[in-house]
Formats: sequence, C-alpha cells, structure tokens
Amino acid sequence: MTIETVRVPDLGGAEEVQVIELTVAPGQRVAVDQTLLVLESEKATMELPSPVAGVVARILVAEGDKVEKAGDPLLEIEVDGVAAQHPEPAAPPPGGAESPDREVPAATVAPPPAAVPANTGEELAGAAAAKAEPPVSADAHAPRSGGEIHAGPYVRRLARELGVELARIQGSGPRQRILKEDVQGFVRRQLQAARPAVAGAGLPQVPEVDYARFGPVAEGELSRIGRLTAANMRRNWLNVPHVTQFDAADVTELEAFRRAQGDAAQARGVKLTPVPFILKACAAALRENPVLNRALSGDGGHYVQREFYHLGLAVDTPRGLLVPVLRDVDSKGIWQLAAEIADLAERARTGKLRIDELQGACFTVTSLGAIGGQGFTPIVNAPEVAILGVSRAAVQPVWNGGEFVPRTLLPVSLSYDHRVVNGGDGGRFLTRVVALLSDIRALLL
Ligand code: CAO
Repeated sequence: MTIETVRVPDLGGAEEVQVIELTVAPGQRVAVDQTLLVLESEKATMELPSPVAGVVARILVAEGDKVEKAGDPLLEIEVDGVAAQHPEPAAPPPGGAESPDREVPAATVAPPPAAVPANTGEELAGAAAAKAEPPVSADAHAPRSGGEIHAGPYVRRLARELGVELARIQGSGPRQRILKEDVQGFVRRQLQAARPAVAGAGLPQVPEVDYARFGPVAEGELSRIGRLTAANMRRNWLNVPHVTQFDAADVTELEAFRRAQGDAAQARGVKLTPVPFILKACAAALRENPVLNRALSGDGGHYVQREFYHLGLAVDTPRGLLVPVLRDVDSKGIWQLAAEIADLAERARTGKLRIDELQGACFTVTSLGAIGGQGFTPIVNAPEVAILGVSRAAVQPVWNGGEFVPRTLLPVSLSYDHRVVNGGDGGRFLTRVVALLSDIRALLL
C-alpha cells in the first residue's frame, strides 16, 4: 500500500491562509487533478488538486484551520497503482526503488491553478443579464448525491457568498464543471420561482391609516358588485398596458336630428339620447377596424378575431357598476337600441339582469355624458381590448375658416390594450367614430 501525503504548496508569501473548504471525505475515491480542498488567503482562493488517483486515507486539517507554512501535511491518499494512475510517470526515486510512503508536495505534482483575485458577488447582476441562461436541468433542483463537484475557486467563493450549495447546480463546463454563469443562473431561477404567482401580489402595500385620529369616521362594506368591480379593475389595470386617445365629435347635426325626434320618441315611449347613436357608430367602426374586435389569449401569443358586434354599456346602479351587453348592435336600428338600453339599464338598477346579459361583449362604451366632465381615461374591460369613454357634449366656438361658429362638441376618449391595438389602429378607429357621429348619414352606407 502506497500512501501519498498532500502538503501545503508554496503560498507565494501569503500570511493568513485558511482551509475554507474540504471537498473530499475519508474513504472517498479521488482522481488525478480532482480538487481536494480549497485554501484562501486575504487576496485569493486556490484549489488544491490531487496529485494521484486513489482513496482518501486521512484528512489532517479541518475547515477553518489556519495553514502555517509550505510543506505542512494536509491529507493522505492511498494510491491506486502508482504507475498506472499517475498523469506522468514520476521520476524514479533516488536508488531506483519505490518509496512505500512517497511524499509529494501538491504544488510539485500539479501546480495549483493561478490564484484568482478575491471577488464579491457585485458583478453578478450585470454579467448574468448579458449571458443567455443555460437550460434548467432536473439536477439543478435536487442536491447531487455523491460524485465530484468540479468548480474553480472563484465559483466556489461566489457560491459560498450567495449561500448556494454547489451540489445543487448542474455544471455546463467541460466535465460538468460549474461555471460562474451556472451559479448566477441557479440563483436567478430560485428568485424567479420565489416570485408570487398572482399578478400584483408583490406590489408595495398601501399603508393602513387610522382616520379616527383625524376626525369623525364611519365604516361600511363594499357591496358584492363593488368588490367584484374592484378586483376586475385591479386585474385589468395591472394586466393591460393602456393607451388613451382623446377626440371630440361635432354632434351639432346629430343633436338637431335627435331633438327633432321628440314626438316620435314620445309616441314610442322611448327616450332618445346620444348613446344609441354612439353604440351604432362604434359597431360600424369596429367592423372597419377589426383589430379592436380581437381578444388576446392568456399566453399572449394568439388572438381570437370576433366577427360579431356585441357591445357592453356601463350602467351606474345603486349597488355598483354593471355592464349589460347589447347583442348584434350592427344589425339593429336606433329605436330598437334605445329601447334595449332603457330596458337593460332599468333591470340593472333593479337587480333583474340575467347572467347571460352580462356576457359576450366585444367592446364597451361608458358614458358619463349625463353626469358631466370633459374627458376621462376609461379602463379596458379585459379580455376586450378597447373601451370608449363619452363625456358631456357642450356648445363650443369652432373656427370654420372664416369665423368662430357655435358647434356642439362631444368629447370622446378611447382606451386600448397596446399589446393588441397600435396607435394607428386606435387613431383610425376613433377618427372613424368621430366622423360617423359628426355625420350620421354615413351610418347608412
Ligand atoms: N352629453 C350631453 N348630454 C347627454 C349625454 C352627453 N354625452 N349623454 C346623455 N345625455 C343626456 C341625455 O340626452 C339625457 O337628457 P334628456 O333627458 O334631456 O334627454 C340625460 O343626459 C340623461 O340621460 P340618461 O342617463 O338617462 O341616458 P343615457 O342614454 O345617456 O345613458 C346610461 C344611459 C345607462 C349609460 C346611463 O344611465 C349611465 O348609467 N351612465 C353612467 C355610466 C357610468 O357610470 N360609467 C362609468 C363607468 S367607469 O366607473
């Protein structure tokens, strides 16, 4: 049996040298060049490779031990078969006979790798971002049982600083050597996996304030509809990259026409407001701009092109906001739409809508025209991709090229999901709606 003692190599004058990691255990079989332990000075770390193949017989130091001087014994290896296993046949010892306890200073058999400057994890983020991430292998998730770990001193140090077990990392280098990028990728994947699955769940919390400290207060609960609306608004706001575009339609002629229908409306028992005209204009503009009548798939990679024109109409009710749906708006007349709006709005306010009357919309109109305001930014009702906000029409001076004339202008705002609808699509759609409302004869074409 030949025992080889591995000794402290030349430390290049370093004073404080410590054994920071033992990478083998007694009884473990080691190959030539396999890292036995890692030393660290104040400036560098270095791996000590095995000069021979064999079985670790004794380890003479412990992690944390200070190493005093070159030549001190570190561990002993029972050599397999000296001639066969040695990388290069060792020079015969003086006298020609093989010494039974041949002692080889580690540095003389295989020089330790060049000392690597001590490093911190600060470069981690930048370097990791620039590098394509290696694929995650199943091994990356469970500690490796047994087997060697090939990693350089810097990588070992980095892993130690980050608290990462090297055994959990699949190396992508030669002989599955663990590279810096493997450690970075592992850490990044762990962080990603730890992220909350619910969109927005990681948002900073709004602080709770005890308002009673500042004056009298009363508390109340949101209605069921109010809670649902809050959840939907939050979901839509967080998921949809919104753009809102503003315009104003000259509805002078439309308003004159609408008022001229007063008697007819009375005879039919229907109130004729601007809303059915707006719905009709939207259906026509959707047909001409089908992008706004798409729905985006959950994975963001597909869309569904709807070829029907069901429009939601936001209704303000005492129990909260409801959005009943008018079906096939493109094929219905203004009187029919006006009657359906009145019916749906009434039943929304009295809690008599059926579930199916709240489903299937392609696009939503929300009108605050009766209430007031000059413009607002509505929130897209996902998975719809656009919504039209309508504000209060008002008479305004408009320059006709020769003079200012009084015209009735209806402010409109279109919010859309910018993942699906480009500015050009949105602009063409809104311009068309405005044109149709400015000359409703075009709705007949
Ligand atoms: N500009 C000026 N006047 C308008 C107008 C506008 N854009 N839109 C409606 N009006 C007028 C109507 O002509 C009517 O006047 P007259 O009684 O003189 O004819 C009056 O306002 C009241 O209209 P209305 O509210 O009874 O009917 P409507 O068709 O305009 O609206 C509905 C129906 C259901 C949209 C509405 O009742 C409603 O609930 N609006 C609120 C929607 C809402 O809350 N949206 C916000 C959602 S996001 O929080």
